[in-house]
Amino acid sequence: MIAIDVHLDADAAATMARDVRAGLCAYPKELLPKYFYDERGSQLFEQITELPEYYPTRAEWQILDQRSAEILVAAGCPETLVELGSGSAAKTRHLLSAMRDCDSLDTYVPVDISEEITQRTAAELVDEYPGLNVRGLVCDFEQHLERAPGGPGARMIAFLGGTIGNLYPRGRHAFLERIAALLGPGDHLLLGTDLIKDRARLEAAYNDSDGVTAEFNKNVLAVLNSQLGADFDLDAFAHVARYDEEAERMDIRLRSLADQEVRLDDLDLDVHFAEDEEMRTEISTKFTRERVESAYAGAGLELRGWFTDPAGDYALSLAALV
Ligand code: AVJ
Repeated sequence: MIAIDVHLDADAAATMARDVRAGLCAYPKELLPKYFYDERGSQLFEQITELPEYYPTRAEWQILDQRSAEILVAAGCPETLVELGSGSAAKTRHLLSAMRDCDSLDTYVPVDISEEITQRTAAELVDEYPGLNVRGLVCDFEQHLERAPGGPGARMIAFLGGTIGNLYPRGRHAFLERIAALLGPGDHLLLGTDLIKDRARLEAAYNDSDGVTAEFNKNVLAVLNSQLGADFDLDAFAHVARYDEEAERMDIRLRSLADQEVRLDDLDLDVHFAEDEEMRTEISTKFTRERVESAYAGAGLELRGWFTDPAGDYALSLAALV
């Protein structure tokens, strides 16, 4: 009842080295948000989700808690749930329970980068949902999305958490096209997106008063220190998070507090930071319903359902092939 494939890249370290070299030699400098998440970074993100200022996780939880049945009916009661970035599947249980209540639940396909979490979650879920099949895939889903195993009947592919907001328009378009290519008639995508709201609330969510987000942001430097032999001084950088109204996204950066030289031994690279130079570490795009619809349209998808929390802070949307 449990089968888990592992497709971890032998050359993940080489990919990281290439990404970091390109990002640090670019102007302006930029690092990819996926490198936040070592063990410490994942812990810090967990802490972020519990901050009073950081509403998205709670809003998404609320939608799933209150509206999963409605979502499942709108998706035609699929038999298979594929989840990208499944992690501990905390929110997924709402969807699985709603599928069970529709009497359609057959297969859960978790896709996640951590083998340990995927194995543990699979074991828990087959206990909690008797008869459930779990066909997991351990991989970087940005690279191996197409390897996600199928399941019987109609499928729903869930991509929760608002992570699509990390992608630039081109990357987002390419990603949605790849998802569209996985969908057959009757299949659906369930996508989590944070919504545009006033600047003060958006900026507060990324500048929490406890400084957890600042620590999370700087953790990417600690990751480069330990994984690429770098000597970043975390105290020599400041966390910066501003809402870019024109691009409709949070723009998250690290500002160098001094004119400084950083060495990355494993890359045989020396990098200069001018005082006040800013390096982008993440974008977090905010959406409107229109913007989600148009992103779908660009990938040959059509909006089939729109579910927000009562405050209208966050949306789960359903899409299917046009
Ligand atoms: C996990 C990408 C959805 O963009 O809000 C939280 C990450 N960064 N605080 C987001 C994040 C800083 C988060 N996502």
